[in-house]
Amino acid sequence: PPVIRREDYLPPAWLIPEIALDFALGLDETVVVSKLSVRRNPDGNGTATLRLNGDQIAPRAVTVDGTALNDWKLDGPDLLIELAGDAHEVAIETVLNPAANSQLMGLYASNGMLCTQCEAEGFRRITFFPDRPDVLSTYSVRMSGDKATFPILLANGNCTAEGEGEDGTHWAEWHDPWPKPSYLFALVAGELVANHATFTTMSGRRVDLNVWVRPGDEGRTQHAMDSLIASMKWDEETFGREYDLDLFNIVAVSDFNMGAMENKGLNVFNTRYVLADPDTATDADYDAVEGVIGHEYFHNWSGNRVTCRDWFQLSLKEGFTVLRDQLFSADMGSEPVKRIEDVRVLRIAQFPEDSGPLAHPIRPDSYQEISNFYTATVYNKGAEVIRMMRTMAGEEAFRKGTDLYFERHDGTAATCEDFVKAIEDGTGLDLARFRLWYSQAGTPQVSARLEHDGRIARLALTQTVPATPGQPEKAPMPIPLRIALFDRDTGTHAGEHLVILDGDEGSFAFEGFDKPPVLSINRGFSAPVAIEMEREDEDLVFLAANDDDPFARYEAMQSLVLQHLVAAVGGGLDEARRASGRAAIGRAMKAIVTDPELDDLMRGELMILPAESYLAEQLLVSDPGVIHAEREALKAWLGLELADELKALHDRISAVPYSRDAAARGARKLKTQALVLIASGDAGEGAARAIAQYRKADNMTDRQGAVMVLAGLDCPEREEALADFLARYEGNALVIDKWFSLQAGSFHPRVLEQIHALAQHDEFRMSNPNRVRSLYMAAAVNPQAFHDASGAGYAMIGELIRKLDPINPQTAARFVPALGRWRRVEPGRAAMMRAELEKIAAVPSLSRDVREQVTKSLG
Ligand code: B3K
Ligand code: ZN
Repeated sequence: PPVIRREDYLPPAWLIPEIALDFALGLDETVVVSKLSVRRNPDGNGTATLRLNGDQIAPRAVTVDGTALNDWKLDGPDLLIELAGDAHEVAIETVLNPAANSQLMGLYASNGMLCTQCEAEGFRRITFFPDRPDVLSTYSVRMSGDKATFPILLANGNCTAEGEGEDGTHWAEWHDPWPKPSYLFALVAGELVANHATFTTMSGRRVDLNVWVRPGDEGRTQHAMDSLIASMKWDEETFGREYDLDLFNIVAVSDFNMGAMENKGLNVFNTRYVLADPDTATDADYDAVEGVIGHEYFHNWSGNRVTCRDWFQLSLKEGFTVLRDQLFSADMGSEPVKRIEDVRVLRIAQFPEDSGPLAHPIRPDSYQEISNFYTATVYNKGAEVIRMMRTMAGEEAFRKGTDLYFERHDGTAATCEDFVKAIEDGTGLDLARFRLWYSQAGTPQVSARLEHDGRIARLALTQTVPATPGQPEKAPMPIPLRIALFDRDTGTHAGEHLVILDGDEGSFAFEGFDKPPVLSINRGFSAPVAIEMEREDEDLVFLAANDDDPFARYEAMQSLVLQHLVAAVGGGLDEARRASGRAAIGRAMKAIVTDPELDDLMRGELMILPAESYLAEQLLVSDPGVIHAEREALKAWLGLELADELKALHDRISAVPYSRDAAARGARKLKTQALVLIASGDAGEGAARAIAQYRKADNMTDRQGAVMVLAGLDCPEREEALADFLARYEGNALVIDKWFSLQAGSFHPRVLEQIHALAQHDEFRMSNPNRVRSLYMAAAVNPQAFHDASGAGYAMIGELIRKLDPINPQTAARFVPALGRWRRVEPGRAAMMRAELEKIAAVPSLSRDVREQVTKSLG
């Protein structure tokens, strides 16, 4: 497949200022007539050929300026039309079969309704068009269809007319006044009911808000609506951004490749990020709904009003919008807890990407299939890079920068460079070298050493940016590190410093220390780097107890455990050191479990042990079996060592009644965490407490937590809970997804066997991405299943990819990176992982999506 390169960008030869689309809707036949006003781009290359992208569609009729055209050509999937002048009207008719569209890109049927997904290149599956984000058009849409099948007809913008047709049909016309690229087009038709509300913007515009769902689901939409209203208000207050239409629609669909999509005025969502009530959604689900609703809403400015020039600039909208949704969620809940969660996601999802065969800069230089670049790097690392600018500038100056960015580029398709320039001009920062964060892949490794001499503490830092595919040599990047130096006796510090490591090495001196202080570094995770530092357990225990930066406190606890487990996995712990390491962890954990000053949400964060994948990141090559065993052994030790404290904690919080306030949510989070450790130490006690928690649960958080613990135990209570859970939620797809993923994610000794049985279950559907992920993504990230020493876990994921690829290549490709980690795994397993990749590569008809990921992973 051809490689698309950033450096090859050329402005479009032709522009389409206006497009009128007419849809005659049907589930298995929809006829589309597209009328384009085509204008030569004065900045284009002057070619007479109009190239319109297509994908698995054929032109049924083409007219130019009202006259039928017969000499159009196809160049692969694209339609080529020769135009004599500078301005023409081109009309094209296509016929689609939405019910047969299993890729869920373009126009497709889901649950009896029709909906669209166009980002990145789905519009070309609907009609021929210059399907690139720098071609902005004003859209008018007409649709007609059977009124009983499609009672609700929605598109972008405002409804301008509607009426009845013949034979039980009806029609509607929609107009979106804001020019937009084709990837933001959307249409939805089907039987839907709305939760309706209004919002008045800061300048007094009254906006109608609707959350559309299938009849029966409307009772689970209030949290989504509340989150939408909160987002609209927050963006006005925090970024000065106001909504710009009289209508904002959200539609929930049950078949969706991603989380949601920010189509102008008509966001389409995976049901997973809309529906929530206490009986069916966990507290984490509530947070996810709020975060994704915010994210898509914020795209109205960072994405829609200012869009991307080309897909290499994807992080321009995604990195920035992730930062915006992170700040929003932090303001809605607990800022420190949100920060810790975001860093955990980065370390679990992005660090491995950055150190593997698919590593790419947040602004990639090339791709074969753009769908493969909707990654944690572009999204989450992209957000971290912008967050660093904010840290260096300060909040107020940063806002000046974003104001300038929106003002300068409103209504246009911009680049990452435009964004950095606006931040530079608005804040006064010099970001010349900082731009390297956009072009270099790899997680910088910063080693830190603190020396004490006389009254001076000296911090010596060095950085290396590891080589990544296609980038053997790296230049040092500016790394902003928030630090503090603690007095061991008082447990306090004299103020935080922001140091910027700008070269390979840096040395920073601080005066006024009679004794060696304790270093707290990368506070708040001010830079997305890995810090390497030899640390005494006692210093980490001290920071875990005393640091006034909550992230740093969490980090100290993580480092303490990480240091111990890495040594254990490397075989470097004799019995004495194992015992002293565990003792230090036990002391710190006990202090956390019993600290009366801590709120429970934060206590829950501090109690989470580093993930196995993050542990594996610390080692060049590792044995996942040993990592798993060592981490489980530590959990079991903690469960026994702190049995009394954990049981007391579980008793205390089990008495807290259900509510959505922070204290009650904290209690629920801890309840399950305590249960996990109790069960690790004593399976019988764990099972008894878990089934009791399950039976008396009046909310999904408690119920799911109990089932999660039971799913990993070999006990009769497990079967009781699983059977009850399935029966109780029959017909509720999102909860059935949980039922699958709780089992597939468990550490049950026979988990692989169970996953194979689940794949044969009546409720399993290969055509539904949520269901596929609930079983197989849970399995792929479950070390006990995936890394089974037999290789059966690898074979299972390999087979899935081969089976799913012809149905839904985008979703299939998401499973490749798990196998692509083979170089970092011990040789026996590595060979089996590689063999699975080769088996996939041997399939002749592989999609571009999977082909790219597999080839790079083998490369
Ligand atoms: N912009 C969409 C991503 C859709 C990508 C599909 N391949 C979701 C989001 O980031 O908001
Ligand atoms: Zn986004």
